[in-house]
Amino acid sequence: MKQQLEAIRNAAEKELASVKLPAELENLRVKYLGKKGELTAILKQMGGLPASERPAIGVLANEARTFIEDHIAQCGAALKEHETESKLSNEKLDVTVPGDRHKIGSRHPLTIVLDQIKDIFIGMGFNIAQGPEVEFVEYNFDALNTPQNHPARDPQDTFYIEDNILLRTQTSPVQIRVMKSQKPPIRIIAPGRVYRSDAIDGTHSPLFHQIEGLVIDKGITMADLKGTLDGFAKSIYGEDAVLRFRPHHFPFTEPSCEMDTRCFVCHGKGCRLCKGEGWIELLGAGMVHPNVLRNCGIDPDEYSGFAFGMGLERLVMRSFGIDDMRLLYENDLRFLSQF
Ligand code: 2NL
Repeated sequence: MKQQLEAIRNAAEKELASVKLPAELENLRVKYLGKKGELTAILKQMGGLPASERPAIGVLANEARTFIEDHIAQCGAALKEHETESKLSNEKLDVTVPGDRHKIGSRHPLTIVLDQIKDIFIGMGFNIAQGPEVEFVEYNFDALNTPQNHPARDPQDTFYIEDNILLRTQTSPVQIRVMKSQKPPIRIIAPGRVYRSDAIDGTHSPLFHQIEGLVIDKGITMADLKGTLDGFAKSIYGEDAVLRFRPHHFPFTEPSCEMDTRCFVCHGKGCRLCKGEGWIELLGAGMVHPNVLRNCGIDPDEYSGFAFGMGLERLVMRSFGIDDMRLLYENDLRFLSQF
């Protein structure tokens, strides 16, 4: 029996030396130490030994068990270490490899000019206001003193969703919403998409962008309108820009005007850009009509204000010398990557 135990020890030692996988190790553990294992089988035979031999064999058997257990533990630790090492070397990360560069592109020309305009008005204490593109007819027309028979209301010119809901034709309804919900003083600009039923050509699109502005407070006059818009135009076109105000008509302002800048290409002589006029129209403006104030719950005897509106596309085309509006919407990278 002593020899048997030694043979098992040696066999176990030899087999363990060639183990490569955790599963192999487990198989050996079962083979030698398991309930039906070789060592257990021998221990079961101990009952047949003379009582005098039992203690000595018992000691040997325990030694053999401890020996095999220790070897299995060592072998397991070695396997684990090997596994960790191969994992580490497989997952090695070279943090010095240069990264992939992403092309970040550039802002759309409409965004470039809009950001510029926002900065100027924010600098003068204005807030940016926003509102829905699908609007009530009431806010888009009625509240703005635009009568039932006005041509702008014609279904030929405006996209109606329902009888009383449409795609806004201007961003003025945003200002109506602000006047209805906030108390003066009000100083806002309302930039955004607007919609008109126009056929697409070099100067028209059914979707375009407008920037409107509104100032309401006690004692606001035409002088505030002129000073503000003059300051705005000089911020965009330079301190030496020459401006003029001409009388005009809008239903929502009284009096109304348009502001022109002296052509910055020909300085008034007349050229292709200004179509021989010497002047370039920048925006429309006026003192907010008392009916509009009243429609929004503001007392025209206490408050007055001015408003203005301009088309973003026209400003952008002029700033960059773009001669066809469609270029702004086609998303052609050969065009857009120039900005
Ligand atoms: C233009 C002219 C203008 C306004 C827009 C406005 C808004 C309210 C009250 C009064 Cl809530 N007026 N907006 C006023 C004058 C002119 O736009 O040629 N836009 C492209």
